[in-house]
Amino acid sequence: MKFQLTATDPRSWARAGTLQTDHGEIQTPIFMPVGTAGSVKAIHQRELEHDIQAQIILGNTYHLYLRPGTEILEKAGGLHKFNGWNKPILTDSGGYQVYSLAENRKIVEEGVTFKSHIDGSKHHFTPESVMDIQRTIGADIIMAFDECTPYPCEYRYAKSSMGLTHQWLKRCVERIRTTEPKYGYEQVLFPIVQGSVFKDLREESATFIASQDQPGNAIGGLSVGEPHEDMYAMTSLVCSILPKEKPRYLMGVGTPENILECIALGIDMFDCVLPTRNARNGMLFTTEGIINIRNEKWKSDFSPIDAALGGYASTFYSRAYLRHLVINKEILGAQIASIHNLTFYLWLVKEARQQIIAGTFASWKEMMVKKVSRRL
Ligand code: PRF
Repeated sequence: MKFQLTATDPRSWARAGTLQTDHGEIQTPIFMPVGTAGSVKAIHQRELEHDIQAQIILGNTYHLYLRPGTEILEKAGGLHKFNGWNKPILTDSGGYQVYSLAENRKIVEEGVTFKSHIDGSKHHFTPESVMDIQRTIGADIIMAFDECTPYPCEYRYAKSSMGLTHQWLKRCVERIRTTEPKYGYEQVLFPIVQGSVFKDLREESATFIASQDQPGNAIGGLSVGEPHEDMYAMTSLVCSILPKEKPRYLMGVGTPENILECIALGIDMFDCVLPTRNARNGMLFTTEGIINIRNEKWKSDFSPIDAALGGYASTFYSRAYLRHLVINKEILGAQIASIHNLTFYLWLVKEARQQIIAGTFASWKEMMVKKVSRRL
């Protein structure tokens, strides 16, 4: 996997780059739509590729392992073949879902034992098994098995949890090094920085993660309820330590405002359920601000959802019609709103990239943050 920087912004730490995988190129900064169980909820692959212009999607090891299971995924020839998405796929390791979804989990040095949130069945994840599962899913980018600390978190817990994440990382690196790609194309490992909101822990973790010399690096344990200033301070600190020549992925972030601010700090990759999950509840992100489409005020607004965006769903359907669909719980409402929100997120990062290349990112970002975070 090759990462090349195209441009760096003169007035912030923002960068534009290209990440090459065996399933195609990714222009960074990029947003990765979340396809937890192998599908981006309510969206066809054709819409994902042509309307939204997604370049990479994310899948979850935890969900895919429980259902349909690795046996089916292997028989299918991997997730790309199973779901028909022929561009890059990144899988999260379960090092987050196990903590947020599974029941009766027990963490020890060896690994994590947990009960499925689906049927209560008992399972065991180790760094090694999670690497093998992600190889079988067929991810182009495999995430290390980590522990995401909750917020708030005591210093002592954060320190020992970070130590565990580092021990597990060594085992992940060794497993990836000693096993072959499953389906012939390259599969690379991204380690994850932890350390909660403690500066010295974040420094130690970023230094350790960088020393593992993998093709890309991620930052975890943020956007878990801490104040935004803490998230930005930790992201900035970690970015100053992680190597410049490798992609940096901030996990589970965030709002359009968070994404713009973190691009300015040097982040290249993002994922979040916000645009798809909130779409299904009627929250729309637009170039003019945030809309709750269920609100009475859109009842007879026959203007397009967001004319500035281009894109079929955002320009063809009116706010009044989408409001009607969402209030009636029509499946089409969830589809249109999800396509629209993802179109907006992909537009936002593409525009950011163009501004970085033009050398105008910093001032554009200041203006854009105000626009995209106001409530209409
Ligand atoms: N670790 C992993 N996945 C994640 C996170 C993490 O810390 C987060 C934190 N925002 C989101 N997804 N493995």
